[in-house]
Amino acid sequence: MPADTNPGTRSRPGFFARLKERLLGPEVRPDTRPEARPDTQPEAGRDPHPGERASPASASGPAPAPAASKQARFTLGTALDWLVGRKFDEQTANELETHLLGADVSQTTAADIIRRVRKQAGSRNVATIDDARQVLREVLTEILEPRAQPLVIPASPRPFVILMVGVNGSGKTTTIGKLARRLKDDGFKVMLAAGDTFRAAAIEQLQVWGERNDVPVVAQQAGADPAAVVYDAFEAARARGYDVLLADTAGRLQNKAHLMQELQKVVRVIRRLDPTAPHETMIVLDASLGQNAVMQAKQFHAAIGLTGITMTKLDAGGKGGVLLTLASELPVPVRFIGIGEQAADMDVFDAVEFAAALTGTTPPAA
Ligand SMILES: Nc1nc2c(ncn2[C@@H]2O[C@H](COP(=O)(O)OP(=O)(O)OP(=O)(O)O)[C@@H](O)[C@H]2O)c(=O)[nH]1
Ligand SMILES: [Mg+2]
Repeated sequence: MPADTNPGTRSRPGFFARLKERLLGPEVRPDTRPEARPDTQPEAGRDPHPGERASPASASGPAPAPAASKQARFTLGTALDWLVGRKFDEQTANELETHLLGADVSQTTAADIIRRVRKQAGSRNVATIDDARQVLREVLTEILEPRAQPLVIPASPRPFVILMVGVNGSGKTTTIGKLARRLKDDGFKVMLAAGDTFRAAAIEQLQVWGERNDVPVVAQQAGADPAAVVYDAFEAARARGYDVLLADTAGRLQNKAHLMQELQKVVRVIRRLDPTAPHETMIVLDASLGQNAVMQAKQFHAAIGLTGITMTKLDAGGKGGVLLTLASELPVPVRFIGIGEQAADMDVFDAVEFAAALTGTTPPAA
């Protein structure tokens, strides 16, 4: 058993390059020629089924024209040419705001970003598009960095309980599967609890991930009390010396009081076995829901107290700005981000890399 191993600190080589591709299209650098500006291009190159694509690199057939694919995906980076050789005035601020709102940044957070950019741009010479991108990258990093706190599994207690919550279809079960793989690769003994007893398919889905990763799944029949399933799984994990228990739960709407109470009951019941559990209450958010995802996080936080966020589907329409809003408006660490359905399609949230991906820049050398 690894002592104090931190599965969260190492992002794998190439992950953020793939994220950048998903967010920006195959060409990282935006073409700033007037004829290639996004607002002058037709809606070509948009992938109608982004979630179904294994990888843009593996797509067969001719690659889409770079300008077209950038147009479909590049949002924040296109906001940058206004800065070059211009004073940061009301008009440029308005242009930037439009781009930020279009990338799922809230009004409040956009205002904060503009204030910071204005300060930076005023105090240095923004002569080229590269300078402009650096300014924005630095501002975004500043906002994201306080939330980039990786998930640490300390040497005790055991089992370390991670309760996965969120609305229907956000990616909870898939994230459990990915996380189980990651933790197992790091040498932890991992067990899963099928706490989504709402539908039989959910139990089977978790069992498939269990088989795939060769980790045990504690389950009861559909319709069983989720608190009882998690309680049993905890006892089994403790008795058999497991390090981490990953508990799935049914998707629920944040504004349905009785469903939130069901979750509170799960927490109360595990605390009979370990008053400090769950040790991580992680919400899984679908980035493609934009501002809605922020509202979900705020309401789940109010109801059960979140300790971590995993943002999925940044490959499938999620524009990434939602993480900026979360970072500035909710004091909950962002642990992982997801860019696909496979185990390798999730990695640690890294503020520097993420801000670079959003702005189409290269992070500064460490
Ligand atoms: N493209 C993409 N698809 C994802 C990602 N994460 C999950 N999915 C897919 O989203 C769908 C829903 O994922 P689940 O893990 O079943 O979501 P859930 O939150 O457990 O859903 P419920 O149990 O119904 O509440 C599945 O088809 C997943 O494969 C991601 O990062 N990118
Ligand atoms: Mg599920």
